[in-house]
Amino acid sequence: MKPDYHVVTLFPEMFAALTDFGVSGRAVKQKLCSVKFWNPRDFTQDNYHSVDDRPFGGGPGMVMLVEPLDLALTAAKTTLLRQGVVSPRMIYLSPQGRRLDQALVLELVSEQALVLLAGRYEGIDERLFARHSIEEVSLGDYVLSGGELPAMVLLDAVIRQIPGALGHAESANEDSFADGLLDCPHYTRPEAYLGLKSPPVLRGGNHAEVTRWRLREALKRTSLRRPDLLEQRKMSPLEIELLGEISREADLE
Ligand code: 9D3
Repeated sequence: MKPDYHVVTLFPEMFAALTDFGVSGRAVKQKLCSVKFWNPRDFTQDNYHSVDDRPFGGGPGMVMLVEPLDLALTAAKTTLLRQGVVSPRMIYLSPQGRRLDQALVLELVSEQALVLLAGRYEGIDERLFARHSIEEVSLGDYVLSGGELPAMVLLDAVIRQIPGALGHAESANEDSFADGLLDCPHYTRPEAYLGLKSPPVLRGGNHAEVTRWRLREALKRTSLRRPDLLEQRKMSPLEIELLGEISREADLE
């Protein structure tokens, strides 16, 4: 069955970038998945519809109130339970979380549903974690203004892996090459631009040579820019041969 993604956010309008454009927008439009929003502000009772308050102990910034978040998460869970989804993974996008990588993305694509929580301000009241089993996921070590962009990044990465989300051209492109390497350089018309020529091998019509060139260029780039990716990698005999060529070529320079 198609996966259901529920997002708890104060700014659901931001998610138009995900739901209305490109590969992810098409997947949502084709109903390959659904994306639903729960605004903690809709679960407030007070006259001001407060969703945050000053931190106990003082200090700068504001903390998200536990009750509107608890009610929003519970509403998302209840909706899923009525559809037979028993304990959906719940993910709080947070700088304290596990770093998002493609291995986690592939884990998440196989989930029937996800409940994502995007925070604002300094963070959320810690007692929310006592009420719900919540994983934390980060994009990396830099400071953003909230969890909405990270939630969209995570969903974009997940949704494009749903079978049928990518067109034929796009998905063929994905397996044409070994994973775990940086991409090779790309060229299109014109053949030469302001005296800058495109590699003749790409226009020679020898598909096997093109494949070998692309793998070689990908290995070259990866060893120069991301040697850490090569260290973790089981190399094929062809890859070892090409890396040998690359290092001999580098020695000549
Ligand atoms: C300047 C505020 N910081 C004080 C030490 C803490 C802080 C609170 C809230 C820093 C960032 C945020 C908002 N960030 C996210 O919600 C977030 C995030 C990020 O900032 N970087 C990488 N991944 C993520 S996932 C969610």
